[in-house]
Amino acid sequence: MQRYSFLTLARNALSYHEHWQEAWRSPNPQPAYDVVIIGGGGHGLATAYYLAAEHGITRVAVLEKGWIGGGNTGRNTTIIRSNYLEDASAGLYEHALKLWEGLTRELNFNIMFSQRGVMNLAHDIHEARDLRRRVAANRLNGIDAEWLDREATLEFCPILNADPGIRYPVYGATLQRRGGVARHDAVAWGYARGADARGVDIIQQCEVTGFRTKDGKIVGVDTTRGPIDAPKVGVVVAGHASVMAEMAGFRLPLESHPLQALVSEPVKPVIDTVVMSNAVHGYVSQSDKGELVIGAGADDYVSYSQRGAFHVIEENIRAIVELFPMFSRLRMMRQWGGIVDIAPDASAIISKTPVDGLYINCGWGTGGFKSTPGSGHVFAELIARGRPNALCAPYTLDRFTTGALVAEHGAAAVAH
Ligand code: FAD
Ligand code: PYC
Repeated sequence: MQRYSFLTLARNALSYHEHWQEAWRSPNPQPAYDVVIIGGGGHGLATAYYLAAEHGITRVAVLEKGWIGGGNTGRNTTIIRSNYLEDASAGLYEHALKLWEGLTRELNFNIMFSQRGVMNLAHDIHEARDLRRRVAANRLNGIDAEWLDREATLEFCPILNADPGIRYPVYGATLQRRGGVARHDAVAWGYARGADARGVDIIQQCEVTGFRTKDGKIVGVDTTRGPIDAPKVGVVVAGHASVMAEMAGFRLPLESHPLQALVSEPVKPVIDTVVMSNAVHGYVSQSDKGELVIGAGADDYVSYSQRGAFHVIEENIRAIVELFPMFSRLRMMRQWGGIVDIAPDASAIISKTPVDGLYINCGWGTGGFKSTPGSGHVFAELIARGRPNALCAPYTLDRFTTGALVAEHGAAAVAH
């Protein structure tokens, strides 16, 4: 791993970074690999990293149709928490949170993980009951979770509107102190660099256009840069999972919706935690640059347009300004959307598929950034060993026929 001294930095700055060593190579695709991962988002890159780092499988290619991290990984609002209701989710998201806690060190790359706490607001007694039940469930699963009454909530986040007469007055909140945010690009870059250093080929501008099978088994993929052979293929393409499944000849129980976010002009530090409200479909945190990072609920209609409808963010901003009156004069700088893949139970699918050797990791919907390390970790094991470990087992595709759903619409929070 290259180390940069002050002199190296100065030399590179003065030469306009002309001699700066690339953090990962840009190889041409080889004719064959042991494993092909489709999708160079955080989940795909993490999968490749753990295949190499923990299973010794290094003849791996990550195929990305655009640039790494250019999908939902680079579009999300980076909230990380593990306060889900069901035991299965608690296990998987807490596994991910523990990996987050050591990730900068593991990758030797600063992912800027900031454990500033995540609050989920309640606005009436019914929401409070639901959230307190979740706190109890979290604690039974060893997850740090607290219930704050109205006074404690307003003390923890003093810029919240304390007026009891507003549409959605603050009633109380849950707080997960170990929750927080991280730098999304850095997560993709850190995993990419770590995987590359272990021999993984990261191939950008390489779209997968079809699957090649023989006797029901995967034997390779067709790409815009030619065919590639592989006995194992992992599909990790978030909002485009159903498109890929259709290419492989099966269907997934997913809907793809736009999810929008926006950032304000930068201001001095005003909020040092993350606040989410399910009822108003809005949430906010402040980036290290000072921008307020604000998100909305998912747009109602299915679409592959990474924009979203104006009325959704209009209503979102109305709610945010009611909750935080001091934001009313801020100008918004950028708005964007990503396509999220939502399953009927709002939980992920990490599974074998009807095609032997073809594995799928999708359905993270509005909440998969927080699971990136955990998802990559268990998916790598599934691909390497051909069977799910205990954390991964509840997330197989057959739960939609057995009925053993992992119902998480409540904890999936603002976005559904
Ligand atoms: P992606 O990063 O989308 O990667 C998939 C990649 O596959 C893409 O780069 C795409 O180009 C590539 N691809 C697609 N088709 C092909 C093909 N045919 N060939 C090759 N490559 C292909 N989650 C949280 O936990 N916390 C949040 O605060 C949060 N906020 C969000 C806010 C917004 C606005 C959005 C849109 C999402 C948010 N999420 C959040 C969800 C989170 O972003 C996703 O669940 C997660 O990033 C998915 O990661 P991924 O690696 O699976 O997908
Ligand atoms: O899953 O915590 C989350 C989340 C917040 C905003 C979008 N998703």
